[in-house]
Amino acid sequence: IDLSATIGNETFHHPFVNAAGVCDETAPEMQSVLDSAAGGLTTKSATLAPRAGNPKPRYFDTDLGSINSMGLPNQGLAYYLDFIAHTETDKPIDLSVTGTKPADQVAALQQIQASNFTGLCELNLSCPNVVGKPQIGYDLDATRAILDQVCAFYEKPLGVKLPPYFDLQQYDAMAAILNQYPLTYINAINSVGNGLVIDPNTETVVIKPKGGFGGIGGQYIKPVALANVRAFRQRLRPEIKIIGTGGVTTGTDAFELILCGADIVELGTVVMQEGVSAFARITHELETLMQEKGYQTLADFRGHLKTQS
Ligand code: FMN
Repeated sequence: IDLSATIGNETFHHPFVNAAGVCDETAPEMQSVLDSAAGGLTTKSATLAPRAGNPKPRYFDTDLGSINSMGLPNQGLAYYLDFIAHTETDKPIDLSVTGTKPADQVAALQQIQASNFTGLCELNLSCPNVVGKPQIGYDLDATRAILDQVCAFYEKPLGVKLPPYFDLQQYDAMAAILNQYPLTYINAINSVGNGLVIDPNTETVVIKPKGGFGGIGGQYIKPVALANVRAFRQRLRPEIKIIGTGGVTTGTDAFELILCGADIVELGTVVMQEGVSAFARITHELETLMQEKGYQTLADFRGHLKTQS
């Protein structure tokens, strides 16, 4: 069985990568992903300057997933560029980048353009957890404005991480914008923003920032992730690849995302809860399922979701 996939010039020998923000803030964490059965590494979304993030507790596990309001704790863009420059690996490393205002995001991409980095870069337009800052991906004009600015100078392979959308009209409008730019890929979805998890015993929210509101990940969000990948695959130019993220805890979940059109699949909450051993388990589960169904490659079923007539 061949589990490989390509995005831009990068070949992923296995289709599973960590989702940005999970096991990827420090060099030892990133190395542990590269040393696992993961097919590649995504870095924590880097900002120009290091950030401490929001006060703790800022992440909480539940039976069905997680809530977080990390507030972009990261070591700063230079740290991640340096890690990549000094790491020998045949696995693709995707540099996630963001900023708390659009001008900072543009400045970060200017630094990456000027650097020796040649890999995939993922512009995070969807962080729900910076106090007082709405998600760019929910503002069509702001999305167009930043892509206009960035695409005027950025010449390396670029992807965008999107928030979840919930209305078919939103997919139409966002896809129409994205189709106008030379994007290598989109990544759908970031966490479902501003959910609330409550402890009924103490009658209290479980995380401290933003009065308890935070991004939801894990099993809760799989149907939303499937819908976003499917809806964008139906609307985007075929050259724009899709990284499917959200709610994957088993090989079957990953199979479903690929049926919807995902090229590769990212694992977030499941890696928070289980550690990097999740990559080997889920890879094995996908392989077993493909064997049962007689599929040799991911392309044999990618995008082949059936509808009822
Ligand atoms: N997404 C980003 O694009 N950038 C981040 O820095 C980022 N940080 C995250 C930190 C934590 C602790 C978690 C749980 C998620 C974070 N995310 C971030 C969102 C994940 O990359 C992913 O899109 C989301 O959790 C859904 O996947 P899941 O259901 O597998 O958790």
